[in-house]
Amino acid sequence: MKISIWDEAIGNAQLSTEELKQAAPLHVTLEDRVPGVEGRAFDVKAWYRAQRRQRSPEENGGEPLFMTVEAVDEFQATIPWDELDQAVFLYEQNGAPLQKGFPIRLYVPDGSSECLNVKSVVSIRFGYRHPVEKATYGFKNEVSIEELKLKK
Ligand SMILES: Nc1nc2c(c(=O)[nH]1)N[C@H]1C(S)=C(S)[C@@H](COP(=O)(O)O)O[C@H]1N2
Ligand SMILES: [Mo]
Repeated sequence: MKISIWDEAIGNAQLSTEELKQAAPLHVTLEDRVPGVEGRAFDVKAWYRAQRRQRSPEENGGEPLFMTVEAVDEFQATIPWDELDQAVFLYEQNGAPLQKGFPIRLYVPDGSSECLNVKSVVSIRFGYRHPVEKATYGFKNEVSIEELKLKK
């Protein structure tokens, strides 16, 4: 299963979990950041920065303002960059690919909600244009009751 990367500074790409892992410079035991959850994960910001150095070394704009991840079930989360200092992508548990959350799962240890720990991530997008003050999550294109009321 390929994971799509969308980024205007480092370029778009379709990568396998293996390719993502190989490009990531900082791997951690998930338990070090999320007590009680076993597994191997790589640091999101270290991975982003390494990709950027490698793929567009001449480009020296600012860091992203947010990251949006999307899952196979269309659950998605948009998280301000400042909330991602401890964020990791989990890729392995008990020495094997994930049983739950395959191919990779985002964990945001110092994020505003556990709901941001998106399982089965297949798309990762970095945004540079619109500041995001607060993390949001939910199913894509879901119409809320409030919106339905407005439309009637
Ligand atoms: N792909 C996907 N990831 C998801 C969700 C989901 O519905 N789909 N639910 C989120 C919510 S609301 C919570 S609280 C946690 C629950 O994590 P758990 O299944 O490990 O308890 O997963 C988050 N990640
Ligand atoms: Mo949740």
